[in-house]
Amino acid sequence: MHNRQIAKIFNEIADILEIKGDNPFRIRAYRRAARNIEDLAKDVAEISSDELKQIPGIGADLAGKIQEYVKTGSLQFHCGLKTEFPSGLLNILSIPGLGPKTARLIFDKLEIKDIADLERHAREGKLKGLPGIKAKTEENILKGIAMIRRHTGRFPMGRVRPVAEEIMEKLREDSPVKELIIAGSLRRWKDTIKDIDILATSKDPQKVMNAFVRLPQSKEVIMKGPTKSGIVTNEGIQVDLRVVNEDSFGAALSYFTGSKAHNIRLREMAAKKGLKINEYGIFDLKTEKKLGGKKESDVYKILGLPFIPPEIREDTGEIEAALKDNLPELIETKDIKGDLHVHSDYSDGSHSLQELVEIAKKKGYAYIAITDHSKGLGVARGMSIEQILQQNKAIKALNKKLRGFKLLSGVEVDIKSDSSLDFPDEVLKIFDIVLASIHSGFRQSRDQLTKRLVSAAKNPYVSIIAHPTGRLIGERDAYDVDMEEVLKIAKETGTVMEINAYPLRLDLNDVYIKKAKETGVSLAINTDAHIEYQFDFMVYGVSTARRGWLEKKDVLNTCSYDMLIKRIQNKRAPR
Ligand code: DGT
Ligand code: CA
Ligand code: ZN
Repeated sequence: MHNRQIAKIFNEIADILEIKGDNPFRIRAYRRAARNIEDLAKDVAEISSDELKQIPGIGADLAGKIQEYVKTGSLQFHCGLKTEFPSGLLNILSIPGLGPKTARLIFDKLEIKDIADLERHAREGKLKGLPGIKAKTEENILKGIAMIRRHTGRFPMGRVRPVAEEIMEKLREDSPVKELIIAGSLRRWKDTIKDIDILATSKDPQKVMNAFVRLPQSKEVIMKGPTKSGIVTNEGIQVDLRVVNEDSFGAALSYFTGSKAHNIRLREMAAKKGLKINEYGIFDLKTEKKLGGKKESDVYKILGLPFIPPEIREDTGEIEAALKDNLPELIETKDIKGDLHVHSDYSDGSHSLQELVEIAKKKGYAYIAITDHSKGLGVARGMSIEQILQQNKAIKALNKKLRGFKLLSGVEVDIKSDSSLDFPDEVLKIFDIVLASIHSGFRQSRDQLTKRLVSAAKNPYVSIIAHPTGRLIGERDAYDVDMEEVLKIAKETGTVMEINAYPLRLDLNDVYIKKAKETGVSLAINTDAHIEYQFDFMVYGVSTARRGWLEKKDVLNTCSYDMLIKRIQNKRAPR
């Protein structure tokens, strides 16, 4: 199927023409054509030139370009344009208030190649002084960059999920729903969410719609129809609810779970097999006979694929893996044997050691690690060496009394701005496990930040790098670090990287997790709990791990206690 590639190329052409200050009509024509081609159900390769010209926005010129691409696999016009600018420059156009003229200017004068580059220059005050760029413009560019990073109209998943769950519960109580399920990015556990998509089946859709728009969570009703309605919650989150037919439920679930990119691949596959998939079912293209759609698994089965879990439906290789019957056996929450990042009332946590043991046992864990902060961290009541040694003794004493459960004595040691750790090795070595993390100096250069993580990883006593990029979704960007380098060193030294399950962190994120796995680095999924209910955040970490294709064997805290200790000691042993 060529449609997607052609749409992408046409959009890129429009971007480049925009930077060049080309005719706005021409630019709009490319964008319109791109949109229309993307929505075609049929591959453009199978459409004649005359038919192509029937598609809105496509004249003789664009029809010719499409055929050139189909025939040769590329487009000369596009390739020529592309050599004029680096690819990252095109992203700069997404910064609010920064038009193509300015993009062109900063490229010409400063050779700025991408947003990160631009940000660095703006921070260093190198933009002002260029013709037409004042200190104020520079400030606005920085604000614009911060804004597209933070507010792309998306909410942190951790804020959205509880809202969605409340709504689901209320709908189950108040309306005659049969099936009721979350779809969209929320079902895929994506870290940020634009809106909540809910699907239901019911004998009386109208009653469901009535109950939905009257929910206490509904601040505003955007639309109300017989089977589809939309509301905005008090938090400003849009929620769409659709009631579908029972025999289309599976097809609708597949369609509305997405991702869009994944669905497009499924539709391409279907087309090749003479089938058609839409939100109503899966059909024979010729006879229009419905072949399935009641269950979601129908869609995959009829395409000859194994079921693909929602978390990896992103078209990042899952279709290829499924075709080879080589899908990962994704980790599950029940595989987790313990939590290796927990705070007690010795620092900023709420519970005593004894209470934490009880909580962990209730969760069915075999072990947890108490990892209070080191002293450098004033805000979180960091502990002095004397205090933490005292805690260490208390843990060891308590451990002697426990049966079938282990408390690991640990510490979350601060990686200071000068790359050194807050505690010397003589202190670190008495702990069963050491987490190292950055809590200050986020604005250092990429080199410095990378160096801090690398030197922590090289310390034989550091078992895990905790929340490695420091991001707080929607509040603070990840700091600028060369993660590939850090992962390389982690692999060499046997250092484990954390997936911090705290819903606003989810750090490492899905992309880095996948990279870590490919590099051969192990991960640990920890909640960073400071109070009992936060132990339940584990599912956020596990789902993020699933998005990064992790299996049980990739995760340290799926090991037995003995194996865990062995692996920590392995790193400490001189090589
Ligand atoms: P977001 O942005 O966090 O809401 O992400 P999604 O994936 O929930 O996206 P949304 O809400 O726009 O749409 C929900 C699903 O519906 C999406 O994952 C796939 C499906 N969908 C939406 N628009 C299209 C489309 O134009 N083509 C196809 N094939 N599927 C679509
Ligand atoms: Ca959505
Ligand atoms: Zn912590």
